[in-house]
Amino acid sequence: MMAATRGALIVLEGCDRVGKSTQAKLLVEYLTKRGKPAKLMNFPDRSTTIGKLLDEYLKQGQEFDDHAVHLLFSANRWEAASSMEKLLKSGTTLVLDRYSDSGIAFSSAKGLDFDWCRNSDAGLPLPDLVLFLQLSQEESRARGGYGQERYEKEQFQATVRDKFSRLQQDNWTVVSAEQKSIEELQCELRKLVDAAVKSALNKSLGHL
Ligand code: T5A
Ligand code: NA
Repeated sequence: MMAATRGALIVLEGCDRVGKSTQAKLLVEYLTKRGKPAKLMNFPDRSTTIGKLLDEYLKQGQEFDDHAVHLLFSANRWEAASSMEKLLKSGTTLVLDRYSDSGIAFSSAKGLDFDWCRNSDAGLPLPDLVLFLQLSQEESRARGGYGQERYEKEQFQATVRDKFSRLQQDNWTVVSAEQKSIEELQCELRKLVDAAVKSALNKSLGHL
């Protein structure tokens, strides 16, 4: 028997600049206001010891072998896994700003084997819902262009987009962010999140 209070595991995914962080934050505020315990988590979590290495890597101040850095991104999820499980089981809904799919898409875009990339995340909590935000390269560019971080280059983002399309599964909902204001998109996402929170109550937490 599972507890009648399980929270949902919701992930925001997509290429750079689609609005994941903006929407994830608003979703947590929305749930909290409605009396539903909710917590925002970001991956990479740059605050941990492993996260600090990843931050340095992304800012291009530190080099790693591609395999090694993939395992660090994965380890950064594993170090959060047991607290995620605890929170979910105690009824807190988690809204994740990127998760395993980003790990696989970005590392395989660099040429690493797809299944090898997937393996290091096997056993992590399984998302109840992955909200994959889609935006054309033209509109991403209109959002102030890319910054200075390692992967913020147009050609590489196109490859990542391709890899993401191989990851689409039953727990995914693809949502177009094209020509939508922050509020319009939030309104759509809230409906999907409400449904996911409700249906998580009736199923046990799965694992990748
Ligand atoms: N990575 C990550 C890996 O390689 N492996 C892994 O395992 C993981 C987990 C850092 C990098 O790490 C890689 C992927 C990344 O390259 P990050 O810290 O999540 O990941 O990346 P950020 O650069 O912080 O975030 P993004 O660039 O992906 O942007 P978001 O979060 O999608 O977009 P957001 O919300 O910050 O918005 C971007 C801009 O657009 C505006 C916002 O105000 C902001 O200025 N905006 C809108 N404008 C118009 N209309 C709308 N509807 C808008 N919504 C937002
Ligand atoms: Na972000």
